Amino acid sequence: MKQRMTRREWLKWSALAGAGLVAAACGPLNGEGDSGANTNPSGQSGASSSTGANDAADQRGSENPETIGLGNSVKYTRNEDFYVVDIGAGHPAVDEASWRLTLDGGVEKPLKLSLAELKQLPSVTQTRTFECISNPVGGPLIGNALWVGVQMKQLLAMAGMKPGAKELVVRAADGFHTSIPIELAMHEHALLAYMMNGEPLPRAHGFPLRCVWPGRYGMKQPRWITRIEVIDSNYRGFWEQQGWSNDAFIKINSQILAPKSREVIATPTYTVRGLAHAGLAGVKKVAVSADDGKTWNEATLIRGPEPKPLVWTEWRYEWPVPADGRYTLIARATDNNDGQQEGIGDTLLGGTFPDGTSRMHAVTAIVKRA
Ligand SMILES: Nc1nc2c(c(=O)[nH]1)N[C@H]1C(S)=C(S)[C@@H](COP(=O)(O)O)O[C@H]1N2
Ligand SMILES: [Mo]
Repeated sequence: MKQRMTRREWLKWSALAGAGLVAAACGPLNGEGDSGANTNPSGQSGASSSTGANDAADQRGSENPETIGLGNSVKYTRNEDFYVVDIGAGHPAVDEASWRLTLDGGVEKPLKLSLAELKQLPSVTQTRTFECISNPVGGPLIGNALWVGVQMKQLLAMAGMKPGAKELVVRAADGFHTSIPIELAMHEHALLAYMMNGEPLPRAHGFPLRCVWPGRYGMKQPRWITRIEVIDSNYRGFWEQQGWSNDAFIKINSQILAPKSREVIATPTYTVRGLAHAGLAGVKKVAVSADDGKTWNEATLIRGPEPKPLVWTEWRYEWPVPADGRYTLIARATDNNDGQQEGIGDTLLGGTFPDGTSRMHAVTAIVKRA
């Protein structure tokens, strides 16, 4: 989604994030004398993603050849283009030979597993869209990949959960930590993944093992995980302690990929296209307005064969281009529970604290035929 902002907008946004101003927009996060680097779940990535601000645009639209057999409908983000967000503690270089995953706490039989042992367990392959809770409307902190891993419920069955289990606390090699409810851990789509788009999990994305839980924003999906502890109480993780949502459910959101803001259009019709994502609920429909929200036109959804709810949905709308002038195009997604986006979002400052945004993305198109 790196093309969602022009390079200048994106650099501006990164600069604001770096200066702590994005965090300032998040109110309670603006703690005493904090540099800002650790005050927002997208604090560090703003800077690191900006290096790819231009070229990711074209690549995101192309199929990753490594991701076999999934047809033309689900577009994958290449690993090297996949957004990266971290707490600023660096990306641990984990030594595969000595690394172990510990599963302990409220279990009968604590486990300590090597990567080879994990790979010997039955595996699950799933397409899953990731999004940062700090992703501003139309922002680049979203990506879709094919993941291979083991189901969390299988490891919990192997370890034998004791009665009274409430949450899992997950800890990572960079010091990051968070928690999820046991019911989520038992979900059939709750995975510990070791492959991403046909490759071993890249270092930036959590080698050797990361969490892939359904329906939650990225702040609930630790990378470089080392220990999972079953607890009978409630635990607040790194971002949660700073006031970010403890549920972090992905909110319904959509974005316009084409046209780009202020694109000049000279054709009789134009294919407006974009993406929509609604976590567990799944996208039901997307509508596009070209007249400031007065009238709405249903877009065509392009679906893949994978479980739709957890994967972003591409959409298209053939716009009969009106007379010369400036037009505001707005996209509005509706989920399968009839939740709908409302209000226009601020692309630069997002307003994502404390639980993400579902505001609508608006883009200015300039129609000029002569
Ligand atoms: N260990 C660890 N895991 C982490 C984080 C982190 O800083 N450290 N950041 C989280 C956040 S805020 C997001 S949005 C996702 C991003 O995952 P990605 O970089 O693979 O896209 O990782 C999550 N997992
Ligand atoms: Mo995030």
